[in-house]
Amino acid sequence: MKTVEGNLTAQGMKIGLVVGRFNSFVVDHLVAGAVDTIVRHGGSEDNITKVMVPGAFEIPVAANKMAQSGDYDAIVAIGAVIRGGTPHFDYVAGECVKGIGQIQLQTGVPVSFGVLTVDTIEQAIERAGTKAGNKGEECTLAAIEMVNVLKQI
Ligand code: INI
Repeated sequence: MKTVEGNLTAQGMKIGLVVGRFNSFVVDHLVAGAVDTIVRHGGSEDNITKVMVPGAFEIPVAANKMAQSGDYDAIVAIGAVIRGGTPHFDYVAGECVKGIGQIQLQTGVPVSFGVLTVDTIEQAIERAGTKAGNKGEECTLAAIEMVNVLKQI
């Protein structure tokens, strides 16, 4: 049996971060986690491009343009959608994840999903560098691994 697996080396990798600014007090920590992860895995801050958009709903259109440009090995989508008292959450989160899924299938460029979709601010904080880890770090590792595994298959 042959097993193909991507390593976690980001050396020379060009990574685009697409960041929804909404709930920035949480999102800023996810971005910091993403950048830290790239650098700790051998990548360079000089090879990171961070594109800011208003909210998670706008992430796919920017991610799509970046993926189509051919300038990036991977895109990391970062944002935080926090449920309120209306169905708005479902529309924003649903469009965001659907768009991201389509982009990576259509372009072949891995786009990882670092958009928190949570019920409460507490849950968001827990996943932004406190007791439940940091979603920015986790999804950046996934992006790095995907770049390296796709090269081999
Ligand atoms: N955008 C988010 O990224 N997170 C949210 O929690 C959020 N809520 O709850 O409203 C949100 N809304 C804005 C949305 O992403 C668009 O920017 C806006 O609808 C304009 O198109």
